[in-house]
Amino acid sequence: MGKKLVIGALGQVGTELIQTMRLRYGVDEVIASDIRLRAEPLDGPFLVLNALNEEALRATVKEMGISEVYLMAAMLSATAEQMPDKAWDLNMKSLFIVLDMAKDGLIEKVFWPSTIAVFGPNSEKRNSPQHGTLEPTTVYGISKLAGEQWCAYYHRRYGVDVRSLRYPGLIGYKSMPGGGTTDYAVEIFHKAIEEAKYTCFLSEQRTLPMMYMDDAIKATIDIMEAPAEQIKLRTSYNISSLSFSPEELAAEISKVVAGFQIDYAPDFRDSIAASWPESIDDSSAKTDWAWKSDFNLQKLVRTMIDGVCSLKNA
Ligand code: AKB
Repeated sequence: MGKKLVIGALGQVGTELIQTMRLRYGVDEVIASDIRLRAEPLDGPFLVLNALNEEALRATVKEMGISEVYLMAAMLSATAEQMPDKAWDLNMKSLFIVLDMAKDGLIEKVFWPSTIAVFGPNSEKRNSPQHGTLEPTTVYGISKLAGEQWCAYYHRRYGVDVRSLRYPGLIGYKSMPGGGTTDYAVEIFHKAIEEAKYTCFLSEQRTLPMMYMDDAIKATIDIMEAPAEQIKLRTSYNISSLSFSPEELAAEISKVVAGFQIDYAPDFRDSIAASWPESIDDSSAKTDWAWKSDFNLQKLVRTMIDGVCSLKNA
């Protein structure tokens, strides 16, 4: 068994994934990499790597004895709409580089995240099924849907062991999201604690599928550790935890942060969110590899408020 490489390790998911993987597999077994230089020390090996630099990636994989790659680098929905060409380039090329390394036998296993953005306005709004209508309207969604199909193709044609999850909006306090439509659900906690008020860029009743970060990290590790025969879908699995609107989240925060006020100034991100489902059906993930969420809204809000307060007091 070789080492594990996380590409995009300083992003919202990468930051927490690295911490959990290092506890589980050992600090030196998990190599963190990002295009940016880390601002603060990150315990354990770290490399500056561009996900589009195929030569550097191949050299790293060979030199460090990497057997698994977690490709977390991507441009998310809101930023991608500002620069569609760059988004397509980053999201697709980085995937091909990693899939080709697996095809050529340089690595054994790949994790690549997909998203609820693969759904579109014609998808079922509630409990959107695993195999329902997938007609995304954002470049991010289009790139992820194409990527899912390429993953399945590389598995079918070349036997590549690639595994993927359709992440909902992810919420955690240890790292900030960047460029997503669901980012409001993290920002709101920081503003609630700093100023007891928040102006939301989504409209008040815009319900979306959401998930606490610990659940997303658990799902990522679980799907990667599951025996290959349990992974029946080589596109990407729906995983689900909670669904709420900004109004519902604010009401729950108000129970803990006295006097918390929210107002609404919906922008282009509200139209992106309107094209996504309110909830998704994750029965395939539950059946195939025993996925289960551990968080409800109350627990998420309590954990976020305690976590953000501990950061401010540190
Ligand atoms: C985004 O908002 O773009 C992401 C996602 C749902 O994939 N958080």
